[in-house]
Amino acid sequence: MRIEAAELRILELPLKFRFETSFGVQTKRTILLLRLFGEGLEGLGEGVMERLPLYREETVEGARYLLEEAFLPRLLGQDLPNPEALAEALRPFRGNPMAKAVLEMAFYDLFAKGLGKPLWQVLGGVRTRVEVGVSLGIQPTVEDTLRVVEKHLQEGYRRIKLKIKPGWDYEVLKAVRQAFPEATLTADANSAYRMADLPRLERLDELGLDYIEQPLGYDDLLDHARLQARLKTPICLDESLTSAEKARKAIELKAGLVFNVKPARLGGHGESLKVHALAEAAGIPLWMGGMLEAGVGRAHNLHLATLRGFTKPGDVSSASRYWEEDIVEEALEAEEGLMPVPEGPGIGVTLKLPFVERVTLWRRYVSAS
Ligand code: OSB
Ligand code: MG
Repeated sequence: MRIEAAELRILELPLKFRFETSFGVQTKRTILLLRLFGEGLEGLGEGVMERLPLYREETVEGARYLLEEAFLPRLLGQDLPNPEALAEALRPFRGNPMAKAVLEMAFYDLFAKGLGKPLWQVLGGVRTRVEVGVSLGIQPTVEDTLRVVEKHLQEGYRRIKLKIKPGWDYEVLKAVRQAFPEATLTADANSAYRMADLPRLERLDELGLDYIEQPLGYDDLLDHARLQARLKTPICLDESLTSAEKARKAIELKAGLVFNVKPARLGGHGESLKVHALAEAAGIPLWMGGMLEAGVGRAHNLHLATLRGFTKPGDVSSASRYWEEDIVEEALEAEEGLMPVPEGPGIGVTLKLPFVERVTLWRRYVSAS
């Protein structure tokens, strides 16, 4: 598949809800969108980095710079036999998995379209619907929390994840557990705790949580392993897993007994397949994470979540929860906690161009010289 040209855009999309986590409040997303053109086809990729490095280190402007100045010039005009060849061409550039993932995932879409197959089949998926839960931000009060939890359970979501931070943890989780004794409940700290908070974290053990997500440092494995040895509740790693190498070390250290996979955090689908294989061999259950994606990123996540190892409900909830209007034509909606995977070649969604145009802040077309 020859990459003939590319279009980069930065979009701004207002969220329907205020999303508060231990690292800040989000009310809109700034989205790097990539369209790759080759052999009469178009591949789409969506960045998940934010304007500021509050979740991981990468930023929209940093990724835009790398794609425009380094990655695209290296690849435009090249005939690449497969996505592995593209990953190989980007290997000299260190780190920056989210920036690489925008390109790698857009190329996977283009490559699957070239084969005339849906992406999930190219990746080796085994199902056409994906079990999903919701990730609920920190609410103003415990009463508000109980209300939003009830609403989402009624909508059929199969797991409730609550964002926590020191001072907003045991009490709110305990209230939710008492009100909904049967619910599958998890907590995500986004790195808000230190080892010194061990007594606080130990109290969560009595709540029957399915797992506690990323309690400690955003790049840490060792302290998570030490914490896991002290907790009954499984730890799930998110921020710390940025490559298959990190996953291998996490498995060896027993730094987490569950993994959150976000292809964009790992550098793309290829790296995610490696993590999937390692996790399967080690008996570690996976679930598909989310980064408040618009339709392109959400579709990519759904395709990857069809692999066998994704045995726990993911964070890929209905697009209509997030957006008044999405950037793709297709409605990505869950029913009874199941998300259908978009049909058709590649990721199976098409850009709603007039709307994309309206929310575009910046645009650049690059072609092979
Ligand atoms: O930690 O999983 C996270 C959103 C932005 C950054 C980090 C995270 C999240 C979510 C939201 O939890 C998941 C979603 O609904 O897309
Ligand atoms: Mg998380």
